[in-house]
Formats: sequence, structure tokens, C-alpha cells
Amino acid sequence: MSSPPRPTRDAQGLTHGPTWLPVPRTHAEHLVKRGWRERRTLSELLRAQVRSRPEHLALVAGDVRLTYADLDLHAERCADVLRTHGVQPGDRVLLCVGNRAEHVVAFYAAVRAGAVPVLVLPTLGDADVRAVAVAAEVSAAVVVERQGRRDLRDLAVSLRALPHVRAVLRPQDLDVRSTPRATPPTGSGRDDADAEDLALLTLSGGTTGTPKLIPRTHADYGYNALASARACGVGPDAVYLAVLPAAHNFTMVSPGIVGVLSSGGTVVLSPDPSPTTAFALVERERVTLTSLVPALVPAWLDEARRTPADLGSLRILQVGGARLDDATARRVGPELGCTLQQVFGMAEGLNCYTDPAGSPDVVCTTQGRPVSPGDEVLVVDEQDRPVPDGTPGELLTRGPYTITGYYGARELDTVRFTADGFYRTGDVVTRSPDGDLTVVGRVKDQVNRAGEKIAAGEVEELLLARPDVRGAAVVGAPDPHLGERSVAFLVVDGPGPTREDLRRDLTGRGVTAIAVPDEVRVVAGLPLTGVGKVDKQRLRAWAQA
Ligand code: OOB
Repeated sequence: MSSPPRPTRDAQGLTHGPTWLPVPRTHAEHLVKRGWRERRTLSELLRAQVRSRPEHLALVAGDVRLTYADLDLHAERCADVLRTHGVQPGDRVLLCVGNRAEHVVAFYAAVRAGAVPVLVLPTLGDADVRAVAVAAEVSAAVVVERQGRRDLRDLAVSLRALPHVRAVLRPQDLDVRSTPRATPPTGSGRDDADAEDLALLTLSGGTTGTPKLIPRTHADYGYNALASARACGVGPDAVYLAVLPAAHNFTMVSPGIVGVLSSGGTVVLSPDPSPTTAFALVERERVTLTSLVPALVPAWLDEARRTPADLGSLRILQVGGARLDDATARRVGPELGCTLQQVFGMAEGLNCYTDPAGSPDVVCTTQGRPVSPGDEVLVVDEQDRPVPDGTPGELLTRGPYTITGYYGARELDTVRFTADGFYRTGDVVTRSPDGDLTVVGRVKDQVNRAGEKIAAGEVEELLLARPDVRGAAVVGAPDPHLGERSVAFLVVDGPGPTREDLRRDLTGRGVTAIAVPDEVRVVAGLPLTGVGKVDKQRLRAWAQA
């Protein structure tokens, strides 16, 4: 393969030349022919619904309730606000808004103006947000002033000082609380974009270093959203509750906000992920679908036992973003009275789902199958040689909505993608003969104990099977004798097990003695990343302390 063109930087540090590589035209046409690529822009997908059901409820957030016609009008007005601030087609616009109506309005407004929203979680640190703004060379930003206890006003000031930034707006500057009905909505406007254009930049889910920018096009993101909506049975009667951060890919496109709004359903944004807030919204809005990370599931199951709220409308609970242990998975159906759907996805593309009508065994022990027949998956050993079904190996993937390179990071691309364009996920999986994938860990998430490699994920699964263990994470800590020793952080009911208890329990279950954690630390809770995945970086630091 010849090396792709490289961007260059001028004296002010601005880049010129390609920062991302579109799929070659001929391949894009092949994908369109197979039905694996959307031909309309994200904005056109929304407009089609505005035309079909203008008075249907599209978005609920706090006291804001917008019909499709309202949403269309607000997006149009907000696109004008962005244009007034100098935003032009192709410009990047950073959105750090949180679970507010303005996140959705500004997203569609930016897209409508032909600009490229850069989706940032309000929990991302100031330095990382600035690094993202610089890497994407954003020309404008919408930044919330406060998120929980966090004050983001200094961040907004520092973004304004960047040479390429022309405007930093607050959500209230977009004024979605008033109802503009001056011009009747038609859903007939035109966009400054083509389906094969860059639609948005989303951030990688990694917990190390500055997040990488992921370029997604209208064609691939729209297809991702609609294929996912089909897999989840989402149509106009769907009411989706966004509990996780709205800017995360799970909440945006699996099928999430974009999938539901492109299918004529209703999106409800929860201001926080607590089950009390969420259950009240489920009852009030007759929510049919919601999505969680595994760390939230035990608290939801506990609250379901005592809540007075009627959860009868809830049809599917999606769980993904990290491995859901089998024991908790089996509790979801009986205790919440809805169907569990496991979702294994990544901002880089690939989305896998379990079949809502599938056998409970498969639904509770696997993370599903790729949503598109165009998705290719390989499970390989260290030499990239395919391993037999059932054998753990790294998952490589290529497909109609999976990127083949990051944004403006050509060096990284050579490491994270194979020469023929497969993305190296870093996830260790097994594949069943039926094609169901089970995630068993991360390539590097292991403890190297005196040369024996212990897969952290496997030990965590064993620990979580104990009735007194509610949360478990295993990391390595430097050890003068072993090189690394394994430390298990446990969230427990009651006094919790000692190391000796675990040794007896695990070896009694036939587990090799090496897998028994060398040290057990009981903690009140596991540290989580912005979206709610266990933060192993922090745990490694704790383990060393
Ligand atoms: C989602 O996206 P990201 O980009 O924040 O993180 C992707 C990584 C995957 O490579 C994998 O390591 C992990 O998160 N992951 C899972 C998982 N789902 C994601 N690991 C085990 N079991 C699962 N079910 O996290 C994301 C994007 C779209 C939909 C759902 C999740």
C-alpha cells in the first residue's frame, strides 16, 4: 500500500491537506449497492421524519418538549446562529453540552450548516478538551457552564483564546426554550453537505492519554443508526431514554439518539443516571428502550425492587460499553421485567447486538453478533493468524461503518489498522460456531505474575459470581518477587471475602491457584470513567499506593 497523503502545518499551527481518508469512491458505490451505506445526510434522515410526523414528540429534556416540527425549526434557527458566528461548511464545532436538549439541537444544527460536530463528554478534563479542540481545529464551541459540581467556565475562556476559535457559545445562547412558530416548519430545507462527507468527530473510548478523534461520515453513521434501529425493533412508537452521557457513541448511534430520531421515535434525556430519576421518567414518558453500562445495573436492579414507579412500558434494556458478568445478566429479565440486549460496540464503528428474541443462554453469556452482514470479523493470535472458534484471540474488524483511519493521526493508523484496513480493536474475544462473540478481556489487561499471564477479565467474572461481591476489578501492581502481583478491588455486601476465602472458593471451583488474587482490597465503589466504565488506570495507581 502506498503511504496516504499527510497533512502539513503552517506557521500558526493550522493543518492543510487531508486529515482523514474517505472510503474510495468505487468501494463506497459497492457498499451503497449492497444497502450497507446510507445515501442521505443525517439531517435529511431527520427531515424525512419531520415531513412524516411533524406533531409527533421528538425530544424531551427537563421541561423542554419538542415535536419533530419544533426540533426542525430549532435546528434551523441554531444553524443560523452558528453561521452568524462565522461557522462555514466543513468547519468543526465542539459540543460539550451534557444531557440537555441543546446537545441534540446543536448537533443537528451543526450538521445542517455543513459543519462537523465534535462530541465531547462534559466529564472530560479541561486539558483533554483543549487538546481535542486543537487537534480538530474547531472554529466554534458550545460549552455548558456547569455539569454537576464541575464549573466549565474557565475552559470556555481558554477555548476562546485558541487562534482558530471564533465563538464559544453557552447552551442558553441557542434559546431552545421558546417556541418559534413564525414560519411553519416544512422539513424541506437543504443542507450544505453530501452523504459521503465527514459528518462528525467522536472520541475514542480509551482511558489512556488524550482521546483520539474518529471521523464518521453521514453515509456510515446513518447506516449504523438505522441498522441498529432495525436490530432493536425501533420505530415511531419507540421511546428511548438516554441515561448515559448523550455525547457517547452508545447513546448517539446504537441506535441511540440518531437511530431513534431517524426512525420517528421519541428521545428522552435523563439528567443523571440514577435509577430513581430514570424510573420516574420511564413511568411518565412510557419509555420502551434504554441503555446502561454494567456498573449501573446492580443499582438499577436494587431500586426496581422498591420503586413505586410503573416500569411496564420498558421492553428492552441494553447493556454495553464493558463486560456484563453472566450472573448479573441473568437477573435482568426476571427482576426488571424486560428483555436484556447486550451491546458490544466501539466509537470506531462495529456494533454487535444480542437478538432480543434469542435464547436466554446466548443473550446472558455473549455480547452478540455484528449488526451488518457487511461487517467482517477476524479473531487472531499474536501473528494475526485466525484462531479456531472458541479460542480467545484479538478481534480485528472491517466493514461498512468502521473507520479505516483516525483523524489527523497517520502514525497511529499504521499501528491500529492492518495493511488491508482492519481495525485492531485490542479486545480479546471468542467466537462461537454460530458467530456470537464473547468478550474475555483486553489484549493488555492481564497480570504478568512471575511470567504467568492472568486474564483480569476471567478472574473478575469468577469473583462476581459470588453472592457477596457486587463489583470486582483485578489489576497488576509491581512486586519485587513476582514482577507483578494481582490485586482485586471488591465492592461487597457485608464484610466481604478474605484472600483465604477466595482461595478456598476458587480452587474449590477448579480454578488454578495462580488466578487467586494476591491481595484483596474492599472499596466503597470502583472508580469510573466519564461514561461509567471501570477506570483501570486509576486502579493501577491505587494498587501501587
Ligand atoms: C463503546 O464505545 P467506546 O469507544 O467507548 O469503547 C469501545 C470499547 C471496546 O473496544 C471494548 O473494549 C469495550 O469498549 N466494550 C465492551 C463492550 N462494549 C464495549 N467490552 C465488553 N463487553 C461489551 N458489551 O463502549 C460503545 C459504543 C457503541 C455501543 C456500545 C458501546
